Amino acid sequence: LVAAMEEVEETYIMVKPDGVQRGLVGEIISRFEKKGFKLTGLKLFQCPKDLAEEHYKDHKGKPFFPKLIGYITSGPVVCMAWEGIGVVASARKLIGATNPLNAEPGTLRGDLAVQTGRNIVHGSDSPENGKREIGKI
Ligand code: FUP
Repeated sequence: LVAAMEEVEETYIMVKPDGVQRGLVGEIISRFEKKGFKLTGLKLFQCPKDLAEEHYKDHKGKPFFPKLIGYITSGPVVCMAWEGIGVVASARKLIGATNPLNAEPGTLRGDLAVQTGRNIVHGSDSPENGKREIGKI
């Protein structure tokens, strides 16, 4: 387990449309930079509907799915690849809980967001998904 945590990994971080519109891109990048991770890719991107549906395929059929797709395609997102030791799990900690009201202060969602449906940033939940998500952009 310790050995696994010390592996250099890559994760996909995406500033969602509300994060871009609210001018939070710089602050979000800054948190990952200050932590010590390395930015290896960055792109401003208007996500098409089919890619949004693919990205969130695990939630297909859930009542919030149409809203989620509407939200993520509502404006440009900032797609990033970040590299570092244990970056996948660490980035999820820096981002905080899915529902920003449950996210700890000090996390991005804990400090900067209120609603689950406007939670400003995405981070991959596994190294495999990190690779897969980076590969789509
Ligand atoms: P996370 O990994 O923290 O981004 O959370 P999930 O993969 O569980 O959810 C992905 C996105 O679906 C969330 F960012 C917001 C949306 N969602 C809802 O809108 N309502 C829910 O009840 C759960 C998730």
